[in-house]
Amino acid sequence: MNKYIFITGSTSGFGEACANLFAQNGWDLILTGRRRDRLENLKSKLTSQFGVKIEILCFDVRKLKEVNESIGSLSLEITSKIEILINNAGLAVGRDPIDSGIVEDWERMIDTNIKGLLYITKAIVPFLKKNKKGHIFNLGSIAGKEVYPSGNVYCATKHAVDALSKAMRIDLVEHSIKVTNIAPGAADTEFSIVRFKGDKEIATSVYEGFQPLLANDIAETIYFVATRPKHVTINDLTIMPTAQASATVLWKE
Ligand code: NDP
Ligand code: 8X3
Repeated sequence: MNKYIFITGSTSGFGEACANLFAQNGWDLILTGRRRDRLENLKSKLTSQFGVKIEILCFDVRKLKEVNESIGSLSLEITSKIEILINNAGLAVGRDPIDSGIVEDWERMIDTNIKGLLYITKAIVPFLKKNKKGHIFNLGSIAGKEVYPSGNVYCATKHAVDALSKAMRIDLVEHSIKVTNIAPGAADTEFSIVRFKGDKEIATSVYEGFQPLLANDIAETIYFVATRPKHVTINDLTIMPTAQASATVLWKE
């Protein structure tokens, strides 16, 4: 097909599911994340399954120099074919009231979810502009639409993603670059393991008593949005488990 999609955070969850689905549909991939072994395993699996071309870039989105050097290492042959960017890498760390939050946790979230997303966007947009088309997906959250107890800084970072999606849409409209904000509710990925710092018992309890979203539900939504006709953009989607009515209202059996 000769079109590339650039996915941050491809080593698990939504990013990995998007890599699988787009590869299945013939897209070439640029896969990024910090865990090189996972990137390499995914590359060899998808290459042999679907015969697509795959570049892997192993870097931390918080480190501007790493971001620019990694993206700068891509050949013109590849950058001239990038059509989609999925700004997916992100995380919550901790769930504490504002006065007992840990400053290092706050900084990790702000640096990854806001600054990392900005660094990647700044590095990729020039290619999309040059190619005179493109589509940026930003992984926001229901936490970017509502605020919930002890969600403070994570919610603030996702509200920032929501604002940046709107801002990018305005700044990039003249270049025919689409921008879609994706705002999922509770989804069973590695998200809660990371949020609760490896405590599997608490992480598992988050999804007990209801059917959460699965990573593939989000990948299918993104694929649908990405394959609308040229003149159609879906700006913003909130996607919830059927059992979830808002950030705080979850119907558990
Ligand atoms: P996962 O923890 O499964 O995946 C997160 C991905 O982000 C991993 O591939 C991880 O890769 C990458 N990542 C994290 N930090 C960095 C970093 N500093 N540099 C590079 N890559 C990084 O979680 P999800 O798939 O659930 O999360 C994806 C996005 O969706 C996040 O932005 C999250 O906030 C958002 N979201 C999640 C929801 C949920 O309930 N699961 C709901 C709403 C939104 P690696 O560790 O290898 O670097
Ligand atoms: C992840 C969903 O509700 O834990 O963004 O904030 S939530």
